[in-house]
Amino acid sequence: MATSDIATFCPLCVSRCGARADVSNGQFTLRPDPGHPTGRALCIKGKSASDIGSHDDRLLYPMRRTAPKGASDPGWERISWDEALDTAAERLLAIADESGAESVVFSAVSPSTSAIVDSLDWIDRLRHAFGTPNMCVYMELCGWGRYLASIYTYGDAVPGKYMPDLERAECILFWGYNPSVSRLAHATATAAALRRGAKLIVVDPRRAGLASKAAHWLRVRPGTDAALALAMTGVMIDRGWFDEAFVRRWTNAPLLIRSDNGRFLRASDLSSSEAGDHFVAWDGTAGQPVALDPRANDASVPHDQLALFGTFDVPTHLGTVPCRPAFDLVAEHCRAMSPTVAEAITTVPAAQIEAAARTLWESRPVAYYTWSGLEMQDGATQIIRAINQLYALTGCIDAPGGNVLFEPVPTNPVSGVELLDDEQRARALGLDERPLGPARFGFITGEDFYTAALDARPYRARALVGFGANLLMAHGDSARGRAALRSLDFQLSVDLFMNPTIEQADIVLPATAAFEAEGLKVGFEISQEAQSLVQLRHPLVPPRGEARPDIQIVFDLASRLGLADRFFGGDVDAGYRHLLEPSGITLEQLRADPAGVRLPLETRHRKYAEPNGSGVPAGFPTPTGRVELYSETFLEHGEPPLATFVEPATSQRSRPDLADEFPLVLTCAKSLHFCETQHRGIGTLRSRAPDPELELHPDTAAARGVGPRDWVEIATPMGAVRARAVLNSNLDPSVVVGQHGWYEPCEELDLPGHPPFGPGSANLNLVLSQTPSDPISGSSPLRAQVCEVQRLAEVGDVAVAHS
Ligand SMILES: Nc1nc2c(c(=O)[nH]1)N[C@H]1C(S)=C(S)[C@@H](COP(=O)(O)OP(=O)(O)OC[C@H]3O[C@@H](n4cnc5c(=O)[nH]c(N)nc54)[C@H](O)[C@@H]3O)O[C@H]1N2
Ligand SMILES: Nc1nc2c(c(=O)[nH]1)N[C@H]1C(S)=C(S)[C@@H](COP(=O)(O)OP(=O)(O)OC[C@H]3O[C@@H](n4cnc5c(=O)[nH]c(N)nc54)[C@H](O)[C@@H]3O)O[C@H]1N2
Ligand code: SF4
Ligand SMILES: [Mo]
Repeated sequence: MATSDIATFCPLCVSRCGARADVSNGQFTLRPDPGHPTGRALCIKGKSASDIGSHDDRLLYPMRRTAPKGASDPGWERISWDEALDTAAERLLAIADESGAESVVFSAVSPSTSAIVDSLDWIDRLRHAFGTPNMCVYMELCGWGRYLASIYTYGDAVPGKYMPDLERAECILFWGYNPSVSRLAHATATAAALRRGAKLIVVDPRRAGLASKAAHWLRVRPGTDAALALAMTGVMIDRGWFDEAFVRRWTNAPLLIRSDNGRFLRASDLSSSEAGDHFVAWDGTAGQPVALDPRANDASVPHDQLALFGTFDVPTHLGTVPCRPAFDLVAEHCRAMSPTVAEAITTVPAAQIEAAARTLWESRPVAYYTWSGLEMQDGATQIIRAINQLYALTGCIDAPGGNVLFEPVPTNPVSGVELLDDEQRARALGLDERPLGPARFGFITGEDFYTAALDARPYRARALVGFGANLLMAHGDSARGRAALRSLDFQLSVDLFMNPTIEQADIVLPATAAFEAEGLKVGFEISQEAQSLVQLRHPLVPPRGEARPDIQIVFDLASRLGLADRFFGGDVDAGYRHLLEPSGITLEQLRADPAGVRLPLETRHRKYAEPNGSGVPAGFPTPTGRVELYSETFLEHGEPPLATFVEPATSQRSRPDLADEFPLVLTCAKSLHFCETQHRGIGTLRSRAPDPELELHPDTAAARGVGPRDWVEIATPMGAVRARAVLNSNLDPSVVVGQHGWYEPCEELDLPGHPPFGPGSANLNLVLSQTPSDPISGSSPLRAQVCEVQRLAEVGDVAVAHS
């Protein structure tokens, strides 16, 4: 039976490319759908989607372990779905009963790298309803900077939710982000913007992807991005290249900071009869302080009278206190990071720093995106703060061609945050050590999970429920991760394939592949047109074996756990209907037309200036009601209130004791052909990238006797792993770039696997550590690590087999 031209989308990565499918003999092919807002192109992974689903290694039946953990063979035994779900529910309920629901940790594969996006909110609902505050989904490695860290500056997720308006931007800034590999729909939209004359600035140690088309490619030393952002900010302030009206009116720049304690001056400091939550600015015309009510979001004097620079002696009811507008402190702080100072830190020439700052100003509106290059840093939060601040100066937030909150399709939230009470929420792992970090938002770090499992600190993590997620390979300290999983009393894993993480499981459940089940996508994010589309992916082929959709497994498990009343009586369709209800779109409509339904939504810009319910401008949802260039919240937690550069803790400059033995800096990047730790077993993909690679400068290679395609050993203070050398003369000679995620063999091509642990491993995260991590977010230093490289004279069987 053949069917052709079915509208669909590929959910295999964050791009969610619109596609057309032709189905024949149980196989299908996808091609781009130019009529779809993300459909201009498909990558090789999308084109191989059928091969991924039909691969021989797919998990087809529920299984249970019969050998003890740590045994070389888990002794998998096929069981029925009923037995698997009943046993899992029984074990989880018993553990929650004995040790509290918080002792059960949930995890999931990243929605940026898989079809789990179809089900993630429902998985979140399950753990909320079950009662655990602990969700381990790489927030500290992948989402923190784009989503949560920016809340401390903007009160909302920039650029995660406030997406770059690439259709209207005149200047596009990609910082530690390479959409040509990682998000095709962004790459094609950027290429279109460049064709109409927009300018591109790329900050990346590699000249990757669109960097070759950029007006400025700033080759930053890994992990020093905050120094670069501060220097650019300083140049913009000094030259007057900033949107003064926006900065004065909508950032906390004019608010006075007390020199005695670094806090905002409050109106109640001036006179005890004034409101304690009102801030104070300096009226430069009248030469006196003026109170600002953060809720009224306006001043009693014209905003352009408020001073941005200077020191003012303010008479308080306890005596005179010298105060400075926050902006004066920002300016001083950034000036100290002059382009020359920044050049010495970042290796980016001072002239390029100035030129890029000029382009940011002269080519407005500016839209930007940051991602992995900045997330896996021990200074991630401050790096993001520095870039958020730089961007605020352009005044482009929520302006056409800037970073915009495209109007979303109205839906009912289903992640069930309200189902978890405050007492349970407060038990999130890591919350005590890092109260501003991911745990505050319900996400825990890999390191906090491992510590709870191994050291019972602050309490013992006893069980894991994982929907995908190759935790051991994806977090640093893979060996510690394995010990942590082995120490658990129970692990339930849902996946399509076996991997080193689910090898530790007690029960394994088979999930359907992307095109074997329905998948609902509300909004395709990258533009208003994309965000207005709701599409239900129709199955193209039947489920293999006894595989079930993740969402069905969530609902089935919820029912077994006695939570059916929270899950619409265990009926997935009822759940979908509830979700869709405010949109006016029905499930029937979506089932009738696989191309989906588009709502006529229009973007509202500059929503911060719109009146809120009380009739005053909405402002930004931060403590000062404004974009926070100065953060009293950080000050209160002992962190710098101004965006600050901190040298990476794992660099030669921080660790001169290691510099001789490990003279190179190791960072990493994604592979075009695979998602994260997946897909090495798929012949069509592996044939294009048969081996793990390490990019290095030709001089660096020559000095070590390394030639192109030679096997090399990458050594860090934690040990060594291997990869093949790829020469790249665009790199700084002291920087090398690796890839994580290598272990799987490809039998079809007779290509070997690499042991995830021990000698001969190619698992980069075996020799990268989760600590020392970012003091605020717990982000791991996976991208600025001292290392040394040497040619492997004698490679083991694994490596030579195909050389
Ligand atoms: N093909 C493919 N697509 C994917 C994925 C995949 O594995 N493969 N994974 C998905 C996921 S989960 C994610 S999170 C996204 C990530 O998408 P991206 O963020 O684009 O991913 P990377 O290539 O890891 O990193 C981006 C760039 O950061 C640079 N970089 C490294 N260190 C630094 C640094 O210190 N500073 C700066 N400024 N840049 C640095 C790298 O050279 C790289 O070019 O991609 C998603 N899409
Ligand atoms: N050194 C280094 N480490 C990194 C990174 C890096 O760039 N460098 N990147 C980090 C980032 S950004 C991320 S997001 C993480 C990614 O880490 P993970 O999200 O764990 O990554 P994957 O390897 O893509 O997927 C893990 C498992 O999910 C399964 N899976 C795929 N699709 C589905 C599905 O639809 N349902 C179910 N149930 N399972 C599915 C796959 O078969 C696979 O076994 O890794 C992080 N680790
Ligand atoms: S970039 Fe490739 S894997 Fe990602 S959604 Fe598009 S076709 Fe699928
Ligand atoms: Mo990610």
